[in-house]
Amino acid sequence: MADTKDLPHSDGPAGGWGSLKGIARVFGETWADPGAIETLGRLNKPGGVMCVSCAWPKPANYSAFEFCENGAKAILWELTSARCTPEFWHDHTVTELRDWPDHDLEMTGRLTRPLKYDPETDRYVAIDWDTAFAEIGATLAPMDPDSVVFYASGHAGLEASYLYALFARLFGTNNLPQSSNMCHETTSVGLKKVIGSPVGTILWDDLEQADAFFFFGQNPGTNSPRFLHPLQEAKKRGASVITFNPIREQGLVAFVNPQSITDMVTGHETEISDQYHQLQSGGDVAAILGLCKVVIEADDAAKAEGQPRVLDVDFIAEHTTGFDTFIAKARAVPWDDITRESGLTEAAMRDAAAVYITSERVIGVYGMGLTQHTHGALNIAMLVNLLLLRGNIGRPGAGCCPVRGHSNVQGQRTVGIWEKAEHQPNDKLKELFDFNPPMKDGYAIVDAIDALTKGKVKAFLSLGGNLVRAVPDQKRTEVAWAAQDLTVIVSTKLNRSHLFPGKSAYILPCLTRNEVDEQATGPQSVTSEDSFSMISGSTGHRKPASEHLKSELAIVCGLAKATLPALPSLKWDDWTDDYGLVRDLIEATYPDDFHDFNARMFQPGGFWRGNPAHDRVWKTDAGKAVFTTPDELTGIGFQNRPGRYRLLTMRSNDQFNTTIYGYSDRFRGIEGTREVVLMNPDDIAAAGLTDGQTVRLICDLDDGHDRRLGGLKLVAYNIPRGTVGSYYPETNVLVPLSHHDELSKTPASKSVPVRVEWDDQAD
Ligand SMILES: Nc1nc2c(c(=O)[nH]1)N[C@H]1C(S)=C(S)[C@@H](COP(=O)(O)OP(=O)(O)OC[C@H]3O[C@@H](n4cnc5c(=O)[nH]c(N)nc54)[C@H](O)[C@@H]3O)O[C@H]1N2
Ligand SMILES: Nc1nc2c(c(=O)[nH]1)N[C@H]1C(S)=C(S)[C@@H](COP(=O)(O)OP(=O)(O)OC[C@H]3O[C@@H](n4cnc5c(=O)[nH]c(N)nc54)[C@H](O)[C@@H]3O)O[C@H]1N2
Ligand SMILES: [Mo]
Repeated sequence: MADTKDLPHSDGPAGGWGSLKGIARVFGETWADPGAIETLGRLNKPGGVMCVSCAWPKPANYSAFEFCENGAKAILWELTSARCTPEFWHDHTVTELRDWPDHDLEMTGRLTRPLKYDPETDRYVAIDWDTAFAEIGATLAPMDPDSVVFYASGHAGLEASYLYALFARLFGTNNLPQSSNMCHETTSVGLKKVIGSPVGTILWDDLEQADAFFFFGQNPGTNSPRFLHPLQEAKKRGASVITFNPIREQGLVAFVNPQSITDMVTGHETEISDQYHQLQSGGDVAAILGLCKVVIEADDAAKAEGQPRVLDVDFIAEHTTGFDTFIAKARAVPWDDITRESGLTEAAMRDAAAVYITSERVIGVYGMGLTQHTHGALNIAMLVNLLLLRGNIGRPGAGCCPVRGHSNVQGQRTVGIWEKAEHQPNDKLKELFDFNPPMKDGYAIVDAIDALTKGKVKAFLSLGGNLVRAVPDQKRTEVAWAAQDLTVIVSTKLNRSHLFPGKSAYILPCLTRNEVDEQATGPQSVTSEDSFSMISGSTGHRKPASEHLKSELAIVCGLAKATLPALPSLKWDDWTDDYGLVRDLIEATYPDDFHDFNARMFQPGGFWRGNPAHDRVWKTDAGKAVFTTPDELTGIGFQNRPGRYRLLTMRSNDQFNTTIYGYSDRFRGIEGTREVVLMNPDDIAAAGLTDGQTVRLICDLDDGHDRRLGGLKLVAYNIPRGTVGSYYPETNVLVPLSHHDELSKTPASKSVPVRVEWDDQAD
């Protein structure tokens, strides 16, 4: 087996001086307004701004700098002094810009004016707000509600999101897909099915009490760096971290806390993972079953010897269902199957299980490595199986911790941005607004894009995001997107989705959360919900990037007012004047979760919305937590065959989804380019390829569509055989729309069947 020791790797631990260099680089390149530094000091603290990057919770006992490298980059990126004004379009056409990389599009700066596409000149031109609203309203009003989609990327605050969902339902549709349909929808559906809660069960205190963290497919160093602080604390008091991930992610290996002067000066590293198991992509069902098998075996031995039981038998008897079938399966499956499907040795799984068995309180952490698979919901159910065996849900220091993506992605679901009619308080909506909410389920993302490509969707509204770039089968989507009658995208910066304008197309530029949002009753605050279901207020302090910007809430109200018939219950103007009135509506709609909303929104660390599973109340069909028995150990949605690899699409440390800050993935030692394929050196040799060669990836699914991406540099890398890695969103041309989680339809972007070939066109 080839030695992977000298292959590209990180330039040091996560955090540390490297993170400050990363921040400084973005500061320099984006010419951020120097006042932005002051904004960083206010980040994630009461009275300040809740970070616009990820949804990691904010501690009530915050430190002087409660931000991380990537949160700082996200803020500086927003507070750039560059402006993409209407004059930009004098020099560029939409068609020309399609050749620009994502990074360059956003580097043009903040959008300053509402824009309308002019097909004659193939350019966007400035339009005033009233005309834009009136034209959009006039186009939308007569359309069939089923043919219109209201997308939201998980960014906008609870107030704007609540009104956006209301707008869609008043218009007559539940077509309210959200970015989580590509992300943690697997959690919303899969976790709900087994523990009755669609969100994580732990709170901040649990982090401080856990004895062990089991990490499956989540990369905190890049995607939720503030998580590294409580992890570092946990390590200091002797907790264990056991990681399952095909790639050795630096944030899970070692960390220097940039908020600790001592750490920074001494370069003191905290080792994060005690064990690091590089399983193959899609190997989690098998790996977790292996762990469960060892736990059950240990319990059998304890029972035979009259020792204390390893299983929490009382908990299992009182709180769960499906246990007998599950353990029968775990006992019966041979180790050979488990090691083949996981790519791990039996010894490795025994080592991990030993920590699980000897830890009193365990938290199971997961991210896209579990959710973005054809068997994503099963992955989550398997992790829950493991936790249930020892009663590790619903008691202090233990639980299930899905790490959510966008800063308010979870909250948007809470206040109605959800395509499922059954999850809505329809009676309340009817009572409050005097209309009959639509009762037919709307489209999730995969269904919406499918309907789009079939010509059934005629108009798309986007509250943020860059949907055309984020979805599977991106090339087909681009064509279908541009064939629509109307596209309306509320944005802060130019992105690829703007470059496929519908017959009528508008870009509506908005304020960001960092900026002062001045309305008739004074400056407004907004709220968001983090991964622990904590709700926090956020107040912007920066001067808006342009005097012509509107808030997301004002834009939603402007569009709704211009589209819908007037009703006495619909006070779009009053709501724009005073967001507190919208919070009153949210409270009236969801009284249990949001009582005293306006009074509680600035509580340090946020206020908790509650979660029945946290208190061992299981809102499942059976009224109990569910053990799930897997039918098979592999669920990647395709067969293994020679020359076919599992492509995992990854995020670099220099991007936020489709926003590409730069070309430095320093934790993985990949610099200056994103056009790479990471591959095991033995696979490279076996395929007759050479390190550094230019290759193409071809989707290896026989469904009649040709999907390929060339010009990629092959990089010999420490990654398991059979698994290859390449960056998202560039790889979205390779992901088939049909390749998704069976239950939730989350695209299976972590295990795409591909072939790797020499790119003879490029060399
Ligand atoms: N800086 C920054 N922060 C972000 C984002 C960003 O792009 N940049 N995106 C935000 C969003 S929207 C989200 S959803 C989150 C995403 O954050 P994460 O959930 O961390 O998502 P990814 O980085 O896509 O993948 C996580 C890890 O899964 C591993 N993995 C891949 N396949 C498998 C597998 O089969 N099994 C296992 N066990 N592991 C696997 C990958 O190697 C990777 O380390 O982060 C949010 N925060
Ligand atoms: N292959 C593959 N595909 C994936 C993934 C993957 O891991 N692999 N990950 C998936 C995941 S987890 C997600 S969440 C999606 C992300 O999909 P989206 O959420 O749709 O995409 P983003 O890249 O987050 O959107 C970036 C754009 O949002 C706009 N924006 C930024 N801030 C604001 C704001 O404050 N307000 C408004 N209105 N607009 C703003 C800017 O114009 C920016 O260009 O992609 C998914 N696609
Ligand atoms: Mo996400």
